Amino acid sequence: MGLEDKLRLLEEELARTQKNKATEYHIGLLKAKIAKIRRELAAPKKAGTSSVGFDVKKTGDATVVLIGLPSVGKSTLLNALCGTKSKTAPYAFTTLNCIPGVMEHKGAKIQILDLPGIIIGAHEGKGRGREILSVARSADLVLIVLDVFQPAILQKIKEELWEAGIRLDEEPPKISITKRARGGIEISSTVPLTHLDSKMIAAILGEYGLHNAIVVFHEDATVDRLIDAVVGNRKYIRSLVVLNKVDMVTEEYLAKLNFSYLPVSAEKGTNMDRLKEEIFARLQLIRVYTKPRLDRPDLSEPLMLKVGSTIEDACKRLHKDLLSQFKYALVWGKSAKFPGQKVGLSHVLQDGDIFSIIKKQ
Ligand SMILES: Nc1nc2c(ncn2[C@@H]2O[C@H](COP(=O)(O)OP(=O)(O)OP(=O)(O)O)[C@@H](O)[C@H]2O)c(=O)[nH]1
Ligand SMILES: [Mg+2]
Repeated sequence: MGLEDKLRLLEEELARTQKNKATEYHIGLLKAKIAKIRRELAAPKKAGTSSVGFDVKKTGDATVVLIGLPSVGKSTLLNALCGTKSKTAPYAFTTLNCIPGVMEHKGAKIQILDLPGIIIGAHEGKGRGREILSVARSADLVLIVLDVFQPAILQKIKEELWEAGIRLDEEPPKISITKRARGGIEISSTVPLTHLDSKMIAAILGEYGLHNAIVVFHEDATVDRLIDAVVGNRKYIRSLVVLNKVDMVTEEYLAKLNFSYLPVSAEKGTNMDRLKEEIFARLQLIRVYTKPRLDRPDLSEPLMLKVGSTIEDACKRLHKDLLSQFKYALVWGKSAKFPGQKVGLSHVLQDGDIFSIIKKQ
């Protein structure tokens, strides 16, 4: 039996199994087995085989992908945000490739990637599903674009993203797993565990060949979160749901929808400024400034970094040779204990900071 067939059987079994106290353990194991096969299926087939993915180069300060069914208005939206000319048409599958645009906002250059429409089953490779989802995995923000007449598809799209290992608006699991040579599984936690017991934890780890490890929980993890921590190749990405073509419906229609979304009309340009603002806010960019030695900092040209970025991240963005020449940095602003604090590469910068890089002589 091939992996795909095994996966199907396990998924069917999971769907069949009633959720209750008595089946909890069985369900946990099924989920672990499913996640393991999915990981194997997602792994690149063979080294050296030519890539069939979209050839997109990341540029700018952050990358946003547009994900949605065919014809929901992704390309129209890209054009409205970036002033690009991605082809739009009233029929499905107009866009067959990955089309990049750049949206400028508050000094940030944000790359927006327009993709072909995804269809249900994308994570299994339907349409160009795998390639689309792999572009999404590398994004900083997933913009889910819905057609005003098909709002219910949101759940399906989220499922597709989930199956592809994308975790929207979640933090990575606070679970540390350290392998060791012997001694079995040792479990400790800093919070009460209400979803997992030691038998379940050992069974899930065992599914991944981990029989000797120290596991520390800093959160009340579910089976899914533990599996995510073990599998390890998950992407934790923020998202924003956009409901497009609202020019075609009434206020009353919109009021009946009970999920959170930003209503827009890409064609009429409605709410485009708000959308730009929401994208910018969700990317959590900070602005930092460089100050050449003795000079005044150049406040007109901020460097945009993701929140949590370090001096090392800043160096990489400034110049490719800077890291090898790095001696130390001086920092002024919120992250500095005092003005001009001397710091190393791992120092975390904050919005508005000014820094100088001192090179080796
Ligand atoms: N009424 C209305 N029509 C829109 C709006 N945005 C897009 N459309 C129309 O919807 C159709 C599809 O738009 P596209 O931008 O090509 O959709 P897409 O999501 O890129 O489609 P694929 O590339 O096939 O996946 C076109 O006929 C657009 O003119 C909108 O805000 N309001
Ligand atoms: Mg398109």
